[in-house]
Amino acid sequence: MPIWNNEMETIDRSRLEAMQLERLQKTVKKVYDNVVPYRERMEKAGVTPEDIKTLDDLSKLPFTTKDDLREYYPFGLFAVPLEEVTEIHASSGTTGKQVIGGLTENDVEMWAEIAARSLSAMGAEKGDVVHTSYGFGLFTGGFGAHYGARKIGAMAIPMSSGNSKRQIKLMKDLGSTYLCCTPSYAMSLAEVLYDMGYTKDDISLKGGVFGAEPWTEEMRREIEDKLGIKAYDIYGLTEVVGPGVSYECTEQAGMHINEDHFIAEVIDPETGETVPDGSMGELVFTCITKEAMPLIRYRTRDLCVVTKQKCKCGRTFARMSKPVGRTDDMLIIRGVNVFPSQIEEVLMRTDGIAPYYQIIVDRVNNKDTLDVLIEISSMGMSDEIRDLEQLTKNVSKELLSALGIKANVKLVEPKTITRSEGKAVRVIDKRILR
Ligand code: DLL
Repeated sequence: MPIWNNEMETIDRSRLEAMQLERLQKTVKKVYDNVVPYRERMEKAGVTPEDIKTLDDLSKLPFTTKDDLREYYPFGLFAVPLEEVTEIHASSGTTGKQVIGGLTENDVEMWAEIAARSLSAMGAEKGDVVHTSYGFGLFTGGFGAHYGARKIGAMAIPMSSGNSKRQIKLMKDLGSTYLCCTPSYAMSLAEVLYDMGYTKDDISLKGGVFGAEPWTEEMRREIEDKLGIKAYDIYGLTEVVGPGVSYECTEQAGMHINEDHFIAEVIDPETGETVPDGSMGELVFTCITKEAMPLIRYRTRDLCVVTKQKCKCGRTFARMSKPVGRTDDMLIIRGVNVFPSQIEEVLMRTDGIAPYYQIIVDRVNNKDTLDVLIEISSMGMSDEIRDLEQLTKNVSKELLSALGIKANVKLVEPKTITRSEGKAVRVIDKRILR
């Protein structure tokens, strides 16, 4: 399988680290000279750009957080004059407040490059038809996939999300070979494909470029099976650049981080200390080539494991595991930490239920409640009531053993849970809404 940028993607790690240090030093100097909040914080921490002599010295620099982005909204952390900025993106995040990402023309070019590396690593090339059903607009998904598809010379179809029947029709008519969208929308599209009376044999898809939300291995298998494709994971975030910060290769063994552009650290979210290679922690990125808004030690809140062990594909970039969730997605129910992905894992391996669910957390009489609404599949519908009771019991038992707390399982009829067209909203926490 050809590697898009062989020189970079298979770079010797000592050469990579020398390059990272040089780029880091330049970036730190740039933000110190041009971005007031960075300079003030560095002064407060007693660090100057000259103190960054090795990559380990990165840990001397203060972290940047999402709250900082909100405090200096919209342009307070930009390091170039605004006339150099040629593209703006934004994400509303879970709390609804806008977070801005700005790009210069060189930043857009870098984004196209890392998106091209991603698509190539997933086997896409010139001649492929790349159907992008991520939203186009302030969300980075659509444009990121589009820039990457164009760069590799594929035929780029900027569909955007929604109108699923039309998506399927065009997918058939145009012979789409790669589908880019959220994994939850891929599931919805698969459902519409079959509802329209087609099967995976009626479409030409080979691969999927899925990200923007957490998804499990179980969900991957389900999508691969339904659409007859290889489903790959892609990761990114607006503040850093968008999809392509890291990407899976055909080994499907973690996402390669584009380390010539971003330095990744994994920290203990409580203490801020670096955790050993291969341990779970919060991912922190430092942008070392970005011009418009080069974030320093940006705390993503995403929890994952990073390893520097070489991949079988030959790429030397470190790999991150699928994020299990975000520190701010973690639910604390009756004192127990619960990630929605743990619930998904159980549901996806249970027969007779469809892969659509909703988690509702509430507080009744001062006690947290956890309801898990699960759709039964049309097959499950034909079962006797007794079988459905048994199914409820089984799922409850599995959830108890996975989570350590009791969940109230409620089976609901097929097609009653809202289908996702972008990032799925799986959790309704009524405790917060009050
Ligand atoms: O979701 C960028 C993106 C678009 C990535 C398309 C991949 C594909 P934001 O809207 O700013 O940007 O959300 C970023 O989404 O911090 C993670 O919590 C989550 N996320 C992104 N990719 C993945 C993934 C885009 N592959 C936030 N697995 C990040 C799990 C992901 N979570």
